[in-house]
Amino acid sequence: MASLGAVINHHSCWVPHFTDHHPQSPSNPIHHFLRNPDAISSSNNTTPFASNRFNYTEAGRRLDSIGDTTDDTGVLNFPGGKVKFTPEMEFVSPSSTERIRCYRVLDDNGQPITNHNFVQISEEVAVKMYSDMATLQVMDTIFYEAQRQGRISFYLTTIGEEAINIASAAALHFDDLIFPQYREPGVLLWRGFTLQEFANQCFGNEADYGKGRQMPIHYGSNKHNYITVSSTIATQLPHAVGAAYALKMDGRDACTVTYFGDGGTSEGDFHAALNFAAVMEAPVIFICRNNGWAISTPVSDQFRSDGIAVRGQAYGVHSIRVDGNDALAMFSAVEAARRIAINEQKPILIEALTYRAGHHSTSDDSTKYRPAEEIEWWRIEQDPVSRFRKWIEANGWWSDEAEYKHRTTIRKQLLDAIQVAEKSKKPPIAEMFADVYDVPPSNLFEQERSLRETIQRHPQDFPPDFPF
Ligand SMILES: Cc1ncc(C[n+]2csc(CCOP(=O)(O)OP(=O)(O)O)c2C)c(N)n1
Ligand SMILES: [Mg+2]
Repeated sequence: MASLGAVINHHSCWVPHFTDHHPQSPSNPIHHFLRNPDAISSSNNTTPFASNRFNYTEAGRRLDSIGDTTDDTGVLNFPGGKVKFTPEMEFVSPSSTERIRCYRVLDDNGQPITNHNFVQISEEVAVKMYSDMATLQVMDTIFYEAQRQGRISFYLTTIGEEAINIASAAALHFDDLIFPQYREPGVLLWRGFTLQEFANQCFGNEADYGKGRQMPIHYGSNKHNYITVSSTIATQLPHAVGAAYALKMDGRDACTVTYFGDGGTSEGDFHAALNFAAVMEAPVIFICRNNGWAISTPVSDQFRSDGIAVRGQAYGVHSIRVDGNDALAMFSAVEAARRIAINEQKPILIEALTYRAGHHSTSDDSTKYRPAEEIEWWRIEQDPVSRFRKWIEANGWWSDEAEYKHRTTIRKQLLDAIQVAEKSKKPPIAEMFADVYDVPPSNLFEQERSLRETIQRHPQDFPPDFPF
């Protein structure tokens, strides 16, 4: 144990990439672990290094549990577990006859389907879920317009994926560490990231935790246990597994959760992460937003498998396909996934079926590669927000007046936040070169000097309040 602790401690240079000013937050499980390597051996909740863990694969265990497996064909006692022989030369079929079914609770009209089975949620939680989904819609409209007006450089909406964002966040606990892609700002919103904080990041001002060094929508907040967004697709997946493994060694009552798109599953990191999580039995929830598109590439050009859930099974990971536009189904699936991940110390894969109802980003026009009618159908007929609204209204928990009041209030608060963010100073130029190296190398000094010279030579190309 001591030597393992040393190895982990030796690798403590891998600290999750937070960008706000709370690096030593006591609630942060990773920092607790890194400061307390002894916690590995003092944990009595889990036994991460049980010596017999490598004896069988899950499949091998299943065959063993059948009892006497010796029949005419015989059995090979393979290191991963026993395997039955067969005289049939059979290639495993690339697909089963029926596609994996999709778990849902609410139909398209927000009515519970027959034999519905879901985790009951309180009025308070349901109303917050709906309000936050509506807030996300207002944010998307206003920030998108701000980009079109040239006030921010870039934006990316979550239109159509509001239920995945908010319902999953609602089913998690605050201590669960989030490793996002970029289309999940709703998780931060649910955790209390303010409209002002969103605006500060998009405007890259001096209050932005990333000090203006990231493109808009690359949010991150240590105090909300939300690792900074990295646009490099799928890199967050192995990080999430490693962090989950640290939580396991620390015996923590928390898991990690990583979000990614269907496009992310075409990266090697997805496969490495899934296998690593399965073998190391890491408490991580993989939430794949299968929204049909990776920019202009449809899923039919990305894989031949039955979507994503089936790949979890291939790696020995519990998996489920969920209607991602059904907030109640998402909530229930994530709640159950969290329970399994923590109680059984195992990874879970959730494939949430949805549709990217907006353009990929402000740099894209998706009508160039998909029919406008398809987008409209998803936007109108499958909108997760109005579907959930019908359910809470039927419960008597929401009304037209509440809707009007909420949207007008948020719109005003956001416009105010944008004004403040826009007027705030930009971070000093020196910050652009800081925080990567302990001792910055000479080429960085050279680049900073060259930048300052350029600004001095061409002051007309820079705003008068440029933080020289
Ligand atoms: C490693 C890497 N390759 C390519 C890109 C360019 N890129 C940015 S977003 C994107 C599509 C990702 O699609 P998906 O994972 O399905 O997420 P979605 O945008 O649909 O939410 C690509 C290819 C990138 N950022 N990183
Ligand atoms: Mg996608």
